[in-house]
Amino acid sequence: MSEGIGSGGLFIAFEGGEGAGKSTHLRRLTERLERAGIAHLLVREPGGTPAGERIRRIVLDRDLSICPETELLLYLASRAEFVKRVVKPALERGELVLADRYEMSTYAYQGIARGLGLERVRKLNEFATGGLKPDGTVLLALDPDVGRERQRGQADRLESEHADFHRAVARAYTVLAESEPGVVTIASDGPTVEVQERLWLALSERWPDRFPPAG
Ligand code: T5A
Repeated sequence: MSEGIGSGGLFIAFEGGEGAGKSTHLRRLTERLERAGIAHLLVREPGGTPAGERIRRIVLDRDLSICPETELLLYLASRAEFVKRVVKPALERGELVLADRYEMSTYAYQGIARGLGLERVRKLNEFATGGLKPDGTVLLALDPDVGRERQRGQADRLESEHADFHRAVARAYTVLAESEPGVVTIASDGPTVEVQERLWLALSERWPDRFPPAG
């Protein structure tokens, strides 16, 4: 149960660098949950609310140049809306909430890779979220160069960053996976179907009621 939230909700964040497969696997997870008749809510960050989706357009706009501090505050503004209007009410209703990115993204991208400082970012994030932590975080780990090769279409502002930035993000995730509580790391290389099986197995070991073991 999420800290400070009543009635049995469960909040799981999915993290990883660009092209690590979060959207692909979340889509497959939700199809599987639907087949099993398990109610859930899939949300993404930045976004997930009307204001958050507008913030997303600004923060990912490749034609905008914004400083790291503005970037951080935009992500946190989107998160404040998202937590207050979507995540907390869903958890209070006892729902399973699956989030495509949450606070570990901000620690990795802004706190570490952008160099804004992890402790400062943690404090601001705590203000934005009212201290709401996920019950667990799944890190899809993939070589950042492979992740970028997987990308299709026009790169957004963050995707357009140089390769060294994305390598710094990947190193940050590795460090955070060791230090943050409740992180499960899943290797995201290899065929999609195999990654999905590894993911389901890890989730069903931890939360068998929500992710029934295959059998
Ligand atoms: N950000 C976000 C911050 O800097 N701070 C923050 O606080 C937050 C919340 C968000 C951007 O904002 C940054 C991080 C991001 O740069 P986004 O569009 O939500 O932007 O970005 P991503 O979450 O990175 O979306 P991506 O689409 O790049 O990555 P995914 O979702 O991890 O990857 P996915 O599933 O779309 O897969 C990419 C491609 O790979 C293929 C898929 O078919 C797809 O084509 N693929 C595979 N190919 C081969 N083998 C496999 N196993 C594959 N799995 C997937």
